[in-house]
Amino acid sequence: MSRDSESTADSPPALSHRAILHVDMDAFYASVEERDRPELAGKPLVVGGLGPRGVVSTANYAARQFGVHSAMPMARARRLCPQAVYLRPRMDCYREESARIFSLFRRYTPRVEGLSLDEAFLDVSGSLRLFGSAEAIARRIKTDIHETTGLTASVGVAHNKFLAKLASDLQKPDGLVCVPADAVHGFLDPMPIRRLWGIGPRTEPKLKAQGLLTFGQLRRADEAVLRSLLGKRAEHFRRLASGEDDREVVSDSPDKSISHEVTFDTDLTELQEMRAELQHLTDLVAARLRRRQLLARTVVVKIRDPDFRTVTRSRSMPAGTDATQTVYHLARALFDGWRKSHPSTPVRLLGVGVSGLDHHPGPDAEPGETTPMPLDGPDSRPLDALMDSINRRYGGNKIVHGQTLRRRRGDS
Ligand code: TTP
Ligand code: MG
Repeated sequence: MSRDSESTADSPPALSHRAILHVDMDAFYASVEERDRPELAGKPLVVGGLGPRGVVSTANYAARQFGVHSAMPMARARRLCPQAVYLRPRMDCYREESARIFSLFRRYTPRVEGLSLDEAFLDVSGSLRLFGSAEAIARRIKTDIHETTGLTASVGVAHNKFLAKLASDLQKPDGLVCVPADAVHGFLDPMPIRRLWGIGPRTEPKLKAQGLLTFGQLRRADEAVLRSLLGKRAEHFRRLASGEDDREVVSDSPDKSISHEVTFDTDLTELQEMRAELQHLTDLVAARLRRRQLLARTVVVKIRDPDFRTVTRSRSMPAGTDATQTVYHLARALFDGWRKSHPSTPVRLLGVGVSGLDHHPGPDAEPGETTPMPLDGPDSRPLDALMDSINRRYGGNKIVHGQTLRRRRGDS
């Protein structure tokens, strides 16, 4: 946005050392559906519950022109826009896209605070020298997201969370709005007070009745008037309306563990079968690690015998990994260790898990960030990447390692 000359004189005190981005995907669920079904291009599209009590999750921008919006009963949406295409949500798919998008954010800063699947704050204050400016980072993130997922995002750039969030909403879809620290009042003053966080449908009419329609009017309002309307929260709202917000971006903590286990219809008796299952469980676990852009330092194997005796064995590595081969190597060593002392015990349940998780530092990581565990033996990662991409394309885990396939066919 352009600099507002009127605002310079009474700008808020400079909290301008921070650089915060708010990134919000455009019509997220609907955009994923449109991307995956090109025949829907240009048509109104509504995603939500299709049962009699269904509610709209979101609508694409074409359907919004008919008044359809999130949280509206589906029946009303159908009355407003009978010609729209109606789809139920595919949450797994949106979660997967979300993980890909969040891993792109971490190329630029570890300080990422997710608000939902499609929305996050990023504190990029420490990355400005490397990338030039917060605006340059915002542009790169928009491009990365588009190239990686085919989807568009809107980004707000400012020196605090409140301003960044308001800014990301201003030019949706595919927007980019920067609010320089010396243009804050020019940006905020004309906004209607309902955009203030915490001003709900009950408070809004009371403020309006006193002639307080915009942020600017609230900012300049008489203290006693404001106090009578908003009580103890008066000062808080005046600060927000003035663009002051000193909350920090709180980085997300990664998941604590990932595991898969299976109880067999008939107990396994052959070592080869057990190893094939171990390989398959490892495939699932390692693929999930990579999807979430995580590295694991500890591998756990769980074994249950027909008498319900359950053993877990774990081992940690000096550094994290997401390579199937490395996880399998450890899982198999743990399993073989158990097998030595139980050479003829049938196996009722097998599980493979990983913990000690950390975000993958990504290809552009600074030295000193988490370094992946070096591989011993041949590098499985090209094959991992190929399997991931085929499985992503065709859904599920169609591609498996050779020994797993033999076991599934029952011809090992
Ligand atoms: P939003 O970011 O609020 O909405 P949106 O991404 O669909 O559209 P835009 O940001 O361009 O205005 O929410 C993100 C997703 O969360 C949305 O695609 C669907 C889901 N959602 C619900 O399921 N129910 C809701 O009430 C809302 C608001 C969102
Ligand atoms: Mg969104």
